[in-house]
Amino acid sequence: MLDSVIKRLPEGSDVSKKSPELITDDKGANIFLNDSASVKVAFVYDGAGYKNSLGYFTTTDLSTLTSSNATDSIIFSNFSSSPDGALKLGDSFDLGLFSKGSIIGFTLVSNGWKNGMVDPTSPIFRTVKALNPESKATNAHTVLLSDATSGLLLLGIEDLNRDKCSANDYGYCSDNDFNDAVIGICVDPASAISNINDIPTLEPPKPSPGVSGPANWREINEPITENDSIKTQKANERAAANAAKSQP
Ligand SMILES: [Ca+2]
Ligand SMILES: [Ca+2]
Repeated sequence: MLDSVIKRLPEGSDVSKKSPELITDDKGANIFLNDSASVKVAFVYDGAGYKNSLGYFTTTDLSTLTSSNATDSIIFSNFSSSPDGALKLGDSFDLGLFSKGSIIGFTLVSNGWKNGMVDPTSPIFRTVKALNPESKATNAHTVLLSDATSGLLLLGIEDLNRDKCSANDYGYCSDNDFNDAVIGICVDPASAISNINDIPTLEPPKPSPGVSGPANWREINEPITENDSIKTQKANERAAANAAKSQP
């Protein structure tokens, strides 16, 4: 799974240019529950130079949510693997049971872990675009992916202000790779996720044969079929042959 994450969100690769379809509206970036469900979150990957802090919030209505009324709970105060922290793949935290109608989103405090505490003055980015500081074109900070194999959701977060380098600690500029903090999210039962079809998949969809795939691309189990233009050409040839035969 980690390999697939790195393949989908490669280090230093600009998602907004290479895979813009992964940057969705809020419907594809948060978790909407149409039934009660328990939610667990696990550390997957730390692709950041910063020591970020990562948390979540819940609401029942995104339209009334603002950066001042959002209540964030920190899950990982130092979202770092060795040598900047101690997190390992699979280290998990149980967020508990959420009721039907809940919307769950996530929060990253950029370089938040300082002097043994979460710095409340660090920039905060969330899975709800309008709550982020950038202009509309660049205010998405997260990519949510569904993984059919593991049944998990994966969330990748970009930890730098995407508009202004000067807004970031040390003046770093964002590379838009959206993998600076990656978590796995287990929603049980998964059937409670009402917006699953709005969430892009971890594995890229296979190209349709003959449309955008490599030359001669074909599913191994797919029967060889003539394409329409060949069929038409053959039909024309047969018609011409029949016409010739029927000539006296
Ligand atoms: Ca990164
Ligand atoms: Ca980044």
